[in-house]
Amino acid sequence: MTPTDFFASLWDRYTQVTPQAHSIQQLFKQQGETVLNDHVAFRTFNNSPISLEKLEPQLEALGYQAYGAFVFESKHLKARCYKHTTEVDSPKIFLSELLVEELPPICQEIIGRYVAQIPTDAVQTPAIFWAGKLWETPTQADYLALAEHSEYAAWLSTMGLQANHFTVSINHLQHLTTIEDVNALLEKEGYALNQVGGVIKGSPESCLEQSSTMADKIDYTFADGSQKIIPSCFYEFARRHPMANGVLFDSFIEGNADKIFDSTSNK
Ligand code: OOG
Ligand code: NI
Repeated sequence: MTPTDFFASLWDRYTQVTPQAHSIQQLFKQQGETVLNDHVAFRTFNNSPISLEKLEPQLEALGYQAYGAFVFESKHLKARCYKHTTEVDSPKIFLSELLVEELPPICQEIIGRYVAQIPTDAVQTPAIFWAGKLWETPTQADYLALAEHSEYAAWLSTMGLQANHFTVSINHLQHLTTIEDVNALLEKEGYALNQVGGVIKGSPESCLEQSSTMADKIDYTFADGSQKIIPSCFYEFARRHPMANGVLFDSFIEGNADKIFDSTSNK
């Protein structure tokens, strides 16, 4: 599979649950922009057949290599980022995993039941990255119990493995050249932006400015038959700046990422 085919399949699945991403991309195109992706992100469970460690070889098979590692203590997550070894315009990949053993026993018990249902050989091809949920549909009670301790766990229990967000590279836009321009257009069009810590995460000085929409909402039917409006996926916007040595910063920042995770908050 080529990276181009990989991202095309991911985008298909992603826009099915994130119609705003398609609409916003159209909006940018109407402004005469060519939309390139800075990165895409995935979420998963550690100590499972789809752990970060088990997924990584599929990214390597696509020509990707890890170049950064991150820890989010209060969210009980760790993450790595990957870039393509030869194709500079291929989106970067941000892969995080939930450290399940750090959650209270009630959450460990629920997640343990899901993880036990994932085939041990689930990871065979890059198509695993849009496989969705590989376990039974949660009950609303289990979903709410997870959400109380980890919104990431609750989100993952309903959405499974799929692109959690695509990210527009502001650096590649011709007319909307600042993150303020992008945010102003989105707000004018009525999109809700993630306000945690301010709309813009990061600064030119830290070499990375990011903003994101709040996730789209889907009407979800739980295993018990009850329904609830829950967050699906969101769209992100990133502008990179050169470091002191003149090279464009190409990694991620824990302080920014910590707030971007909240784009799937249900509060
Ligand atoms: C990932 C959040 C972090 C970034 O660009 O720093 C992130 C997530 O929400 O799964 O995307
Ligand atoms: Ni991101």
